[in-house]
Amino acid sequence: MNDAGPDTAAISSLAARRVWDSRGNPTVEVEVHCAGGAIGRAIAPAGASRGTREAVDLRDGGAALGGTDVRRAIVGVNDIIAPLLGGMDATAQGAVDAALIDCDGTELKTRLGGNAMVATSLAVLHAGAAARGVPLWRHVADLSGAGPSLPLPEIQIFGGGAHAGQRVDVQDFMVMVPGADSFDEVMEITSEIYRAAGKIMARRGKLAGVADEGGWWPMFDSNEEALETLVAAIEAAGETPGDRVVISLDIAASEFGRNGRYRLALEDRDLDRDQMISQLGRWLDAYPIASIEDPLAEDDAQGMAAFTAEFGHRVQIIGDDYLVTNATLVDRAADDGACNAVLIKVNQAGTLTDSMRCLERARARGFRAIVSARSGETEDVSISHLAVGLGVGQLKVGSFTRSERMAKWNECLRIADALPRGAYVRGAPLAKTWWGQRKEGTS
Ligand code: 2PG
Ligand code: MG
Repeated sequence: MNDAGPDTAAISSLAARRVWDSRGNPTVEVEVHCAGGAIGRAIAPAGASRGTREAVDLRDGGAALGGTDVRRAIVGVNDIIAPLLGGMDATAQGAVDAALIDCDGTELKTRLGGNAMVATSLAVLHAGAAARGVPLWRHVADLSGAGPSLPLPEIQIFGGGAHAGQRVDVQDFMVMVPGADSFDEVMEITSEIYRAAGKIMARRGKLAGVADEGGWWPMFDSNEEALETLVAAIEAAGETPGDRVVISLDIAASEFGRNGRYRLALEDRDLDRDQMISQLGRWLDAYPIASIEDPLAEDDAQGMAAFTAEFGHRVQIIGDDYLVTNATLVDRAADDGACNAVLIKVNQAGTLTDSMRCLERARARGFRAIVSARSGETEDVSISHLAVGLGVGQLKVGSFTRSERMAKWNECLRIADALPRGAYVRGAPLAKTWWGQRKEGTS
């Protein structure tokens, strides 16, 4: 991969600093300098609804900053990682990540910390691209061997769950616009829907503010009211629900489900596994839902397999907390018949190479993939480039307000201008789903 010339891509310095994320929490930024002058920088994001098997962020604990400080992670970057990677070729991402993984030596990245590792891995990625003099998406495409493509966005309209004080049980009520002709048109249609939703909620006295990822913070009395309002917003934006625009949900069921029992607090209902599956099935029948994430809890393999057996032919079923960007868990889920898609969050895996390994297994097992942000984000736009360069076809970033979100959509628009025509394929990859086929009249 080193077309940068001998030694110019060698890492000459690497250091971490403390910066702040969209929730005002401290996080780790790593900056890498190469001998030839190239610089790369990346910031670790942070989740609120985390899977128990994802890479663990190293945080200081104690009273200050609610225990969230990252000084130990920063010391680890400066004292352990910097000497380890010094002199290595920044374009040799696989070797750099292997050194990080080896040095950490733990399954959940607890020694160096997932936050220190992901910021380092992505900072090196940026430095490698800069040393080669190519855009980040191109560098990623060259590493992954995938043809670059613009992703279909998944955009939140209402927040819920851990991102809105558990105000509604379901975490993300989102739209996707597979019927748009360009990425730019997706943005425009989504903006209309977001505005319409805000107006409808304000009029009905259901608007409390803005949630963690920029979606409206709702005052709904049931999860179903959220779905009805979303349909009303799509219609008010001049669209026919299920035509160009479809609904996508992140149930994030691990937040309210355990041992096959599910507590819908908003509606004061306790459901067992079968009742939960039936409830979700009723929503799938009543609303134009094309994608659903973590419908059952991360400890409910039986429920995930049963749900996928019943609905996998007609809806995208994404494992997030369930798969935590882990190649082994993807293989296990495929063996069990659970899920048909995986969310790719680099900080769940710890390094880009871990994430690419997961993606490779997902592709081998016929799973779709979606690159995703976390609820705690920053101005870092690496994931826009990853979604393009890994050629996954879908990107989830949060809502359509707040700059840590908009920076990533806007970066995709810039990349769109640099990509050859045809890099955005209308409807892809949802065109291959039941909704896409139904729309084309073939199902
Ligand atoms: C999710 C993400 C993003 P968090 O569950 O998919 O919406 O949330 O980063 O809090 O895990
Ligand atoms: Mg999720």
